[in-house]
This record gives sequence, structure tokens and C-alpha cells, in this order.
Amino acid sequence: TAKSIKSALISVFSKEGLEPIVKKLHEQNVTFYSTGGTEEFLKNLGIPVVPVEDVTSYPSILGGRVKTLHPKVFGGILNRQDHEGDVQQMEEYNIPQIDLVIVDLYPFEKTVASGASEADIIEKIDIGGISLIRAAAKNFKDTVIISSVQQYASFLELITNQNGATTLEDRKLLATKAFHVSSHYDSAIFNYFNTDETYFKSSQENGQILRYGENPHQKGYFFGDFDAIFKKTHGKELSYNNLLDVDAAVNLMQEFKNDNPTFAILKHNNACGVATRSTIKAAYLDALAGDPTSAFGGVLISNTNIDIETAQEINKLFCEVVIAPSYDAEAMVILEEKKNRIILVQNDVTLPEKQVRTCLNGLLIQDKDNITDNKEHLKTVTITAPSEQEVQDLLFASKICKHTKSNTIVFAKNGQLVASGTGQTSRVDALKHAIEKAHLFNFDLNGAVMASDAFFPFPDCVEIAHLAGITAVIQPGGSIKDEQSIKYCNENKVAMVFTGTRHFKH
Ligand code: 93A
Repeated sequence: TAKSIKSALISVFSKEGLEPIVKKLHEQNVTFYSTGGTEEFLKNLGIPVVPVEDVTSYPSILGGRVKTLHPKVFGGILNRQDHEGDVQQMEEYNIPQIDLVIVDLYPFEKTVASGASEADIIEKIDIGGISLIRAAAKNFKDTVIISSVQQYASFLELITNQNGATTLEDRKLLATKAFHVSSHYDSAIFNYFNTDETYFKSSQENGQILRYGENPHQKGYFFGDFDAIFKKTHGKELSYNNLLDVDAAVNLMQEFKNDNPTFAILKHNNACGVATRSTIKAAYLDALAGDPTSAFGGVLISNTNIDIETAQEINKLFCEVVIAPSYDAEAMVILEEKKNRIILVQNDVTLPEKQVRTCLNGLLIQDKDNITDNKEHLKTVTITAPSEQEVQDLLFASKICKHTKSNTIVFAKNGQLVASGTGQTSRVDALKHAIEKAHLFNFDLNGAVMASDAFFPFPDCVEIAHLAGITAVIQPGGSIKDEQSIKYCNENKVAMVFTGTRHFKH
């Protein structure tokens, strides 16, 4: 599939960096077609060039707005060389073949940044160039597209090493880059037009205008299909922070989907109470007992139907949102007594596998942490092995730990979240915080287990935990000082298991 380049259409705003490429292509006997300024540039290098006007039989018109927009140009780029009809029509209409397109678009973003007038900015919306890029990229089977100055160096290397030939793989990669360039370019134009969120305000098609963002002075929008996941049966509009908490709640409860009745209460995206019990009412009460102070104003989520007795208990608490797969009709009536409380029925849908957030001037994208530690993952590294109950509690704690902001330490006992230290800059601080909270709510930590989202860099964590009563520990392992933590556990009959999986959440 290696194809050599015999002809090239070059239309670049900035001529910088072009010289070595056109010289190399000229050596390889490539025919050049070009627009005004670029044509001038090639001529000055002594390279023969066919003005694009000679191809179209039109001059550049409308002050340069229409230069390359012509069937003879786009036919030359878009024709399929293995398509009989295309080949015929190329001959019929006398369309020249174009194997390579090099474009450097009008500098739209730079013009906006320079503080130019609207008229000047509008003139810098490239139409012909972006069309050339998209056309050549679409026809990557036959056409090579260089869509940015940044691609010049590797392209020069490519044509030098492969003697002017490109493979299908080369061309497809360049097409991918081209669509990246064109989508970025159009996004920049969109952002320019969308001043003061004109578009968001006038359209509810893709997004939802929120009352405000994280704080009242910040604007906020949600893009997504909320109704595909939930049926909202009652309550006020969800806020930006509600949505974040609902997201955290749903992802946490996903871990307990197939478990006995489990209830969780979240605040600021972290669980402050979780319990698994034989009834959902008991699960709710023990989730609440985990931290009744933080539960105030929280987001509540159940993995099972909410019955009347549970609704009556929930009704005693001020909470913002209740989520469950279903509700008894009477339970719903009880929960609806509070005017503002949001009640959501959660559909059984799978959520996206990728997580996206802004980073600097771009995006960070990652796979979701989709490893849930289970029995098979556990490797006991101490002489003392965890008891059956401890193993259950370790796995329970680990599930919560995974959905809590790092650094985090989670204590659990008998299927209940006892306390956690969340979002601390040091692991020891997270641990100390967890101990303090457990004592605050009069929990006996003797026989409780501890989960850590990442390994212990020093043995101090197991020492402090042991002195507080912790008897079993789950953590990924992998510190160069693991042996010191293990030694301490062995000397003090603490059981410790390694999972091999870190669960940072930032
Ligand atoms: O105004 S345009 O959108 N109309 C066109 O038909 C067209 N074709 C190429 N601008 C167009 N171009 C752009 O002209 C290219 O993207 C490039 O930025 C520039 C090159 O012009 P010149 O070769 O005259 O310097």
C-alpha cells in the first residue's frame, strides 16, 4: 500500500518551515499547485508551481474568501483511485490528481487573542483550508494530509526515508491528526461565538443550565442525559454539588450492587456512613450511626427498595437527595413530605468507562478504576491470617476506600463503616483523623479492620492503628519498607493482606 507522491496542493498561511519539505518534494519530481501567497513563496525558491487559478479557471474572488473551493480542486483530492466511476469522471472533467495536501490554517485563535476587531476575526475563519484538510483526511486511502506546521519535521523524515512514499498506516495517522486539527479549530470558533454562554442559554439540547456552579458566583452547566439514569419524582432542581454527590454515590453503590441490603450516606463526594445489613432499615440506621453529624444535608443511596419503615427513619434526617432502585408507594409519600428533598429512582444502566476532567489547557482522560478487590486478590503477608469476618470487613472497607478521596484510611467492623480519614495530604493524618472520628462517635475499634488506598511508606501507620485496636489491614503493598510494617504486624498479631492494586482517587 506504499504510495508515492506525484502532486501536491500547498496552501499555507505561515510559510515557516515549508522550504525543506518543498525542496525534498521537488527533488522527487512532484507537481505543485498553490494559492497566491504560497505560490509566490515557491516561485521565489525557484520551484515551478501551477497556480490554483489555472486549475479552477477562476481567479481568487471575494477578497480571497473563495480560492480553492472548486470541484476541480476537491475532485482531485476526494477521488477514489480504485473506483471506476471516479476514474472516469476525473478524465471526463479534466480534474488533476492531488496526492498530497499541505495546509496551515488562518490563525483564528491568534487573531482573537490579539484583540482584533470582529470583522478581522471573522475574516480569519478559514473555510477553504479547513475543507481541504477534511477532504484529504476523509480520502486517506489515496491522499496524504499535512494539517499543521508541527507535523513538518516527521513528514520530512518520512518522505526522506521512504523516498517519497507513504503507507496506508502513515496516511491514516495523518488523517487522525487532521481531524484533531479541524475539530480544535472549530471548537475555537465556537468558543469565540459563544460569549456569555449565548448558546447554552438559548438551547437545552445537550446541556442543562444549573442555578450556579460550585459556588453562587460561578456559572454552571451539566452536559449529559440525567433522565437516562434517573427518574426524578420529587424535589427541587439538582445543583452542581448535588450532581457531583449523586455521581459519587452511584459509583460507590455500584460496588454493593449484588450484596445484602446496603445503605450509604455521602457528603462532599465521600461516604460518611455505609452499612450492609439484613434489612434496608437496619442498613440505613447503621450507616447513619457511622457519622450522624456529617449525615446532615447528605446524599443517601440504597442498593435496594426503600420500604415504609426505612422512609420513616430517613424522614427524621435533613437530607438533600435520596436515591434507590425503587420505593414502596407509601414510602415515597413519606419521603415527599419535605418539599425540597430530591427523590431519584435509579435505572439499571451502565455508566461510561472513561473519566474526563480539564487539565491545564486541555483534558485528562482515564479509564475508570474498575478493579474491585475480592478474595482471590488477597495475599496474606503476616503470620496471623485474617478471620472470615475480618476478610469480609476488609473487602467491605476496601470498596469504600476506593471511592474516597486520597489519602484515605477507612475503618470497618461487622459490615459497617466505622470511620474514615479522607482527602488528607499525609496518610498518617488520614489515620489519625479516622481514629479521632471513631472515638467521637464512641466506636470500639478493637477488632475493627483498616483499609488504605495506597501502601504505607513507613511502619508508623500499622503501629498507630494497632494501638487503636485495629486487628486486620488491607493495602496494596509495594513499599520498599513493607517488611518493616509486616514485622510490626507479626510481633503484634495483626493480620495484613496485600491486594497489589492501588486505589488513588484525587
Ligand atoms: O478564505 S478561505 O477560506 N477560502 C479559500 O478558498 C481558501 N483556500 C485556502 N481561505 C482559503 N485558504 C487558506 O489560505 C489556507 O488555509 C491558508 O491558510 C491560506 C493560504 O493562502 P496564500 O497561499 O494565498 O498565502
